[in-house]
Order: sequence, then structure tokens, then C-alpha cells
Amino acid sequence: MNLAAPFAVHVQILQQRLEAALQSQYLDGVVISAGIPHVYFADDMEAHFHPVPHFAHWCPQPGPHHFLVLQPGKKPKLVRWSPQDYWEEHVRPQDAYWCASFDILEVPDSRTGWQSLPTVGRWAYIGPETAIAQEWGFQVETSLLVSHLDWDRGIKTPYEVLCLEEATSLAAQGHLAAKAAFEAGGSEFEIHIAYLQAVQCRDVDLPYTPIVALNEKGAILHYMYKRTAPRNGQVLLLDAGAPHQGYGSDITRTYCTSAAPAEFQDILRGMEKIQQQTCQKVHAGVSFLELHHETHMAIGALLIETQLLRHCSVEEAVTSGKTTTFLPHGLGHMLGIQVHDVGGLQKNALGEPEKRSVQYPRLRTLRKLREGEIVTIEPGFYFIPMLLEKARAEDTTGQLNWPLIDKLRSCGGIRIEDNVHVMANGHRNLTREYLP
Ligand SMILES: [Mn+2]
Repeated sequence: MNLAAPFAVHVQILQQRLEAALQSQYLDGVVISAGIPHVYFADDMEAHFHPVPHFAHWCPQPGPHHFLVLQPGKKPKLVRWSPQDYWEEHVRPQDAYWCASFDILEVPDSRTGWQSLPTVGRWAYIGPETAIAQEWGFQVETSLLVSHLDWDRGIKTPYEVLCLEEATSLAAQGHLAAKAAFEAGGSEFEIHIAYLQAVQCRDVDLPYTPIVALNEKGAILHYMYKRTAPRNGQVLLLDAGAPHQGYGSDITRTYCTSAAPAEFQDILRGMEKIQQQTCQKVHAGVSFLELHHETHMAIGALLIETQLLRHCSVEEAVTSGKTTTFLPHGLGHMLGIQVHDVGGLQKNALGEPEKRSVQYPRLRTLRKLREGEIVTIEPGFYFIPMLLEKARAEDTTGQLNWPLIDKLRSCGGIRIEDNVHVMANGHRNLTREYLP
């Protein structure tokens, strides 16, 4: 895919947005840092480097210590840290599709980089080295500027959609390979390796650590381990994305074998239906809080249909918190340069916070979706021991079917997650174009 033309448009759009944001703060320009490496305490080892997201949004140049110098009416300037050393490989991206959008200045060390930055006028600095920036005369209190930029960042440019589409099609290859490894009886570790092999990435290159959970481990929402045993699992919950130019997809699928209890297979089919129905409702102007609530209503109905819940209405299942026992997280989140992308809890460009929902405090966004945003839709259904014990203690009238719950606990949980682009009159489900 040739990204040069869409990238040039992307930078033009960012430049327009930036000019409005700078004007609102009476600023002449902004310097955005690529970031600095994190060194572990009392050690000489560095953590895997992640660029400052504001920098990555403008420029796919990897690595630390670079600067972007941005001001109205001027071509963006990249101050590229390019040390002469024999310890690391420093790749020069001369011919990369994005280079033409920047004036590039190479500097041999970060001090020279700082010295090259503008000194006249009112400039802001976004990055981790605020103490040094202050010494150089930069304004480092930038929360209003950042709120403005974050709000705009919700709306994806066509270039960003292309990057997320590439990241999606790549992750789909991984998911298909992982599914095959699961069906062949593979352990979590083997399934994980099959995923990496298919997407041709190291772990650290992925947008986040994949969750590869067999059976009961699917109930641990952030399960990080990859066990070498057991093999021949009945249920696989796989939450894994893939990268493209700093963007990452975020996809979850749950599969089960015919050895899984029939009741669990029914719930899985029910969740697939609920997830697809929720995706169908996405369009500009729809309230994410409303979508989340409707998902809970649908899960209430599923609990009753599968006889996990008796003598209880759907309404009561939701208001009493019984559905939250099985779905304790939010329906989804913004997706972009960050996996949990910014702006979800803002009400506007001024950064005023959206009022949190009392009933659903875990929601990462709850306002009306805007055309051009990309969100994840990821309902789940889990048998989480801690929440089940609490529900059991509260269930004095025996509404929940505990023998059935206890039978299904070993299946762990279900999550199905797609990445959905919000359109004026509908949506585009990026994930389903590549993965059933
Ligand atoms: Mn997600």
C-alpha cells in the first residue's frame, strides 16, 4: 500500500487542527518530544521504548530524543537524533513515505537537538523532559493545549484508517493461525507462538501483550502468562492485535471445541449475536452509554434464556447488578495511536470531563460518538470466582442457577471484540472484513 499521498494529507489535517489549538492558547508554536528511554531503577537496562503518542500521531520515526517543531504556516520540522555510535543500529529513514512531509535536521546528540529549538516567541513543549524544557524557556503547562489536540485526535484521518486497516488484516492472519493451533490441541504458549509467527512480529512490537487464555484463565481479564500446559483446551479466549506504523488493532475472539459443555456453547453463540447486534447500532450520534446499557439488557435476557437466572426479569437482572457479575468491564474504548486512545472521557475540546455513569463507572467513554471515530465493541461474559462468590452471598432467594454456574466455571469466559469506524449514517466494521 502506498501511504505517501494519504500521509501528506494526514499532516495537512493535523497542521490545520494544530493551528486552531495554538491560537486558542495564544501560542506561537509547540515542540513535541519523541520521548526518552525508561531505565529500570538501580539497573542499566532500558524498558522497551514507546514514543510519546503526540509525537507518533505526527511522525512514524521510531526511537527516542527526536523533536518535532510545529508552528502555523511552516512546514513541520523533524529534529532527528542520529548519534554516531557502534552499540546500536540507527536506521536512517531517507526513503520512507513520510519523509517528504518534514524538513529534517540530523543532530548527533540530544544537547545539539535542544540547541536547535526555537528561542523567540511563546512556545509550548509536550514531552517528558519538562524541567529541561522550562530552563530553555518553554511553557510546560500544556493541559488545555493537549485537551484540544486529544479531542481532535478522536476523529481519524483517512491515513489513520488505512493504518488501522493494515493492522487489522495482519492481526486477522494471527487469529486464524492461533485458532488452528488451538484446534490442534496447542498450549497457550504454542498458540501464542503460532500467532507471532503468522503476524511476523516479536512480542514487543505488538500494540499490547496478547491474552492467550485457555479454559478457566479466560476469567482473568488481564491474564498475561502463557502456560506450556495444559494442552487440548476446551475454550480459547484470544485478545491480540497487530501493529502498523504506530497504529494497533485490538481484536478478541473466543473459540470452543465440541468437548465444551453444550450450555457454554449456547452462551458463546448468544454472545456472538449480542456483539454483532451492538456493532450494527453504531453510527454518529449514538450514545456509547446507551449501547453499553442495551448490551447489559441483552446479557440479562441471555442469562434467563440459558437458565442461569430464574424468577427474575431482564430489567431486574440489570438494575440489581446481576449482569455486572458476568460483564464487569466497559463495552469498549477509543482506538488509534494508543490502544486505549485519548479523548473518551472528554466532553469537548476544552477538556471538560464527561460526567461518569454511577451505574457503569468502568466505561471508558459514554458520550455520543462522532463521525470519524474508531471504537472497539467488546462485550464479555465471564465466570469470575471473586464476583461469583459475592453474588452467591447476595443471592438469598436462589435466582442464580448455582449448579449450572459451577459446571461452567472451568470454561473461564467469553469476549468478542471488533474495531468499528463510526460513519454519519452507520459504521464500518474493520475487523469483520478480515476475520469472521
Ligand atoms: Mn480492547
